[in-house]
Amino acid sequence: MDMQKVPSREGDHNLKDYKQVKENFSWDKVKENFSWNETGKINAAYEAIDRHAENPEKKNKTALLYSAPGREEKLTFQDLRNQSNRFANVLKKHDINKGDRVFLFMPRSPEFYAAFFGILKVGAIAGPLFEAFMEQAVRDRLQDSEARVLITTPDLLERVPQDDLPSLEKIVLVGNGLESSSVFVDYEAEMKQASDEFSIEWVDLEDGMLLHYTSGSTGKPKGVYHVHNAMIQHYATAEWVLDLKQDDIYWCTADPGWVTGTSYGIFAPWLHGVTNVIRGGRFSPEDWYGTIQNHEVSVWYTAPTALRMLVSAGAEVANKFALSSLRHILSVGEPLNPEVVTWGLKAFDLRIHDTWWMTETGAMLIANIPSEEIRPGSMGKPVPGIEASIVDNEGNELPPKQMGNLAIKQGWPSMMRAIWNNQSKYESYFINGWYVSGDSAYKDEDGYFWFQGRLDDVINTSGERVGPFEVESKLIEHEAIAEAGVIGKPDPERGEIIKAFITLNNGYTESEELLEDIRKFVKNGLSAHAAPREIEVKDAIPKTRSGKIMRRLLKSWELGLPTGDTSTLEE
Ligand code: 6R9
Repeated sequence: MDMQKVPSREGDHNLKDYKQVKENFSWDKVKENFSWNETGKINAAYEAIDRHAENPEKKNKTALLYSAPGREEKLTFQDLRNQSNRFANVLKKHDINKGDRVFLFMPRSPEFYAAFFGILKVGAIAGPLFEAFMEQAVRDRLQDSEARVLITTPDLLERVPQDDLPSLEKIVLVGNGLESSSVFVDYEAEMKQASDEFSIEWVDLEDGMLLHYTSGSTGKPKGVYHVHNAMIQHYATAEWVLDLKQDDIYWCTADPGWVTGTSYGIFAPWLHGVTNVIRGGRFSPEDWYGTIQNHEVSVWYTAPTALRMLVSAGAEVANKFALSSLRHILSVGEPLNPEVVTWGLKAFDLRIHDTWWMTETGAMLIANIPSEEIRPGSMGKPVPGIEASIVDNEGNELPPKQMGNLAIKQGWPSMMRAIWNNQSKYESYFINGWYVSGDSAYKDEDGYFWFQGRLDDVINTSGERVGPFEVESKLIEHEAIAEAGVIGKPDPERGEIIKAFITLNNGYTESEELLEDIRKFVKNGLSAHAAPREIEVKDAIPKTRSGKIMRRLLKSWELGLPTGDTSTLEE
């Protein structure tokens, strides 16, 4: 197989369809798929849930296929409609209205999703938090957003610094809660009393829907603000990129604390009325494979960190499971190593489709679609309606093959509309009509985009620019290495030298010979200047909860600098 190109396996037919989509494209046409209320307004919760619950053929279809250790549940679209109506009534009773911020700090569960849509139904703005956040992370986000309500569990309550949150009026407790009081609301008790019927708050496409906090390299986390309009792009990319069909069983592994877990863990499947698998608990290779097997997952959207763990677990584990239900696999969050694409062809006989986007962009912008060829290591091409380019620091476009800032022409539906309380930060993303991503990349002659690194991660060693990703990709091709994180370490002679942090596969122990072998392996496989001069063996590589290698943290550790905001660090 020519690893430079993996041809499409979809028939010609699909390719023609996609060409047509591209040629006659307009976002307004996508909007025609939605039902508009007689008020001329809309609500994403209605589009994702109630619309299907009102359709006799769909109302009893499984919407949510939930499983976690010790709990399994199926909810139909009708169930989700009723449960979210009840929650909307609970919020109304406590005087929560359009534009208020309501945060969720709890594990993935049916209650989470009912509450999420209840929030949207009253026109409020939902703020999902990772359940693993500690007190400081919770404080920063609730303070900055001035949230009025928090939905959480008794277990997590100790991490909610109630005394420091003057805007917080109510805490809804899910699961054998305390008695209701002036602050605490008992979820079970109030849901039981609430009505199944609720009259949805119809909103404008430009009204607020979501607040996702994301960490930058410095300073406090920033609140990325999204509006209902985003669903237009969730809907469209679910069709072209996820390739969702009515009888699919879809699974997105992302937690809703991460934008992937809302855009593609909630909206994309449900806007299309597709059965959505939600798996709670922690993951292991057995758990990933087991979930695919037990629910007969057909479309799987996951992340390189998960896929690398499967590669490292080996074929023995994969062979214990029946995985033939899978027909389409996608990845997001970090560069997808070519090694993993090759492995996917062997392990699943399927291509793994990389997709690129950001919390700020709200939905996929660059992706590999089923009907086009994949070039392993490339993120793919812009989806219809998106103009992407490589620009210099003044916003001038650069020719193919030249590395620069990955940038998108302003004006797509799912774009953030603000950084909460921080207009100047928001404005700093734009140059000359381009949204500048902070990623460096280049474009090849055929329009495929190739990721090089976060701009702040790019290494300059003896005048050569080296993307940490290519070194990491080469490292994990070595049989001894499970994961790798690569940074530039200041060096008086070379500007920076390349330092690699690695974890070893089972059965390997650290030795001088092994490290030397690894160095040679990179040198022969990539180039002399890309070979790490220093290699340190670790038990784990620090990663965010969305699976991103925290190179910034590796660097701070290395240099003994303050570590900055680490609220999203996976323990
Ligand atoms: C959805 C999401 C955004 C940053 C982005 C880039 C990295 C995401 C990638 C990728 C290489 C891909 N990233 N997808 N890098 N290839 N396919 O991940 O949002 O958490 O905000 O991160 O993630 O560096 O700028 P977010």
